[in-house]
Amino acid sequence: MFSVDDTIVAIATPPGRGGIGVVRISGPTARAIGTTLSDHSPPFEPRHATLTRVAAIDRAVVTFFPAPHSYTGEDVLEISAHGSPVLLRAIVEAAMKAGARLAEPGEFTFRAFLRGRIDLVQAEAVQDLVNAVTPLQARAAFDQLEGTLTAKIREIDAALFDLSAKLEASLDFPDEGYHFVEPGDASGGITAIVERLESLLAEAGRGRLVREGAQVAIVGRPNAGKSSLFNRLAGAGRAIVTDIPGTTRDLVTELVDVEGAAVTLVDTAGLHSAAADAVEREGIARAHSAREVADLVIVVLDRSRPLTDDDRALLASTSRSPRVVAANKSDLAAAWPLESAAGADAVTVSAKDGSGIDELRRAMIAALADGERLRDAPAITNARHIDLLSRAADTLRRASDAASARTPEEFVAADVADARALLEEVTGARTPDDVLHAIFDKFCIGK
Ligand SMILES: Nc1nc2c(ncn2[C@@H]2O[C@H](COP(=O)(O)OP(=O)(O)OP(=O)(O)O)[C@@H](O)[C@H]2O)c(=O)[nH]1
Ligand SMILES: [Mg+2]
Repeated sequence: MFSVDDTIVAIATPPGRGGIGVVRISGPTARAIGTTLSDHSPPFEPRHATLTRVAAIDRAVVTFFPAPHSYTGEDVLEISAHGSPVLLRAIVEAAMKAGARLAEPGEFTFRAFLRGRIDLVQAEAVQDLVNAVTPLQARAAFDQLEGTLTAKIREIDAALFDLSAKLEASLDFPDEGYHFVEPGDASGGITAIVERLESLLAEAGRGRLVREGAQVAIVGRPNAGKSSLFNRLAGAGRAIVTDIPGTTRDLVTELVDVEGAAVTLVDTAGLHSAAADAVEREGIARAHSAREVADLVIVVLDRSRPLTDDDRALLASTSRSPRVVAANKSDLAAAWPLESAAGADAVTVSAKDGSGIDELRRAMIAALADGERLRDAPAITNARHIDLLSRAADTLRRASDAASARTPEEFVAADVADARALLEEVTGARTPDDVLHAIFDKFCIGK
């Protein structure tokens, strides 16, 4: 997908001005290009910061990381200059004049993967770490970068290797029957491996929530306090709040950290059957579509006013999908008992004084994560990994059944080999080019 024998260069820091900006060069001529660019005559000392003039335009700190102990596994030169886009571009151009090629997105990390510095799980974790918007997301990504998931998959693969060696050894014997492992033992061994996969996959739902976040729509009748609640959860006066019913028309969104999950909150127009004008009708139509795409709906009810038919219709229409009912305005006298309309899943809150908001956050996560909380970083978070490991578990369940039914070893061995191939697709030992492409394409330039 990329040529891998040349020397690449890119700005590694984000676009725009900053305290410092870093240009990264990787490849066989990185050191030579560094010498050409700077007026530093002795060779750069490995892993030492050297202050020198660069590209005749700035004084910069140059650090040389010789292969293989660098980010990419190749010779890498990092130039930390003043964080000016003009300056950094000039340094990149000077490097290109000296023979470097402009790097594609993700090409540094791709080289690290190709040179065996990191596996594919770790490469994806690099990207997750860069994209993290909550500390929990960052922690989960960092764990994967440290190799915790890789190690678990390796252990499972090693156990499978052991089994498949025993099964395949028998294939050389012409007569039927299990030679090196009893069918019962083979079946039991495979089942034990399935259980290890299952315990990893048990975290899949929470893991996906941590990595991908969730869309949460706040719905309810006009004046229920949706925008007030939205502002409470967002921690800012983002949406307009007034005592006039029908204040909110457009969708208002905000990314917030809810117990570690990156939640996109969507505030919507008040829903009622007798919309007054075209603007309000359009607002309500948008509220309905926001509700449809949301992973979770917060139904806001005004506890201080009698329930209306609109409230009851909304409660009925949301009862089958993930939802949390928020009985708002608990600071005022209650006009109806909690059980009467909302049932057991209602949380009593006051957007005005903030009471019940922590409970609401917990209820949101419980609804999104099958009743679990998000205290620890889940080991597995990436949908690609989850899919491959589930398929491996399915394949192995079939292999275990086949072994206990004394199906000839070659069939069991074939399933075990398939399962190993799926595990190797996770770690990148055997991953199709188009999948690699799709993964590294999403990286930013300079990473
Ligand atoms: N006492 C009290 N008043 C509240 C509370 N939450 C909201 N309000 C008031 O209720 C009124 C409506 O609040 P909004 O947040 O604009 O309600 P909304 O559901 O967004 O209304 P629309 O956008 O018109 O659909 C405002 O006057 C708020 O100050 C609460 O918990 N207690
Ligand atoms: Mg509103």
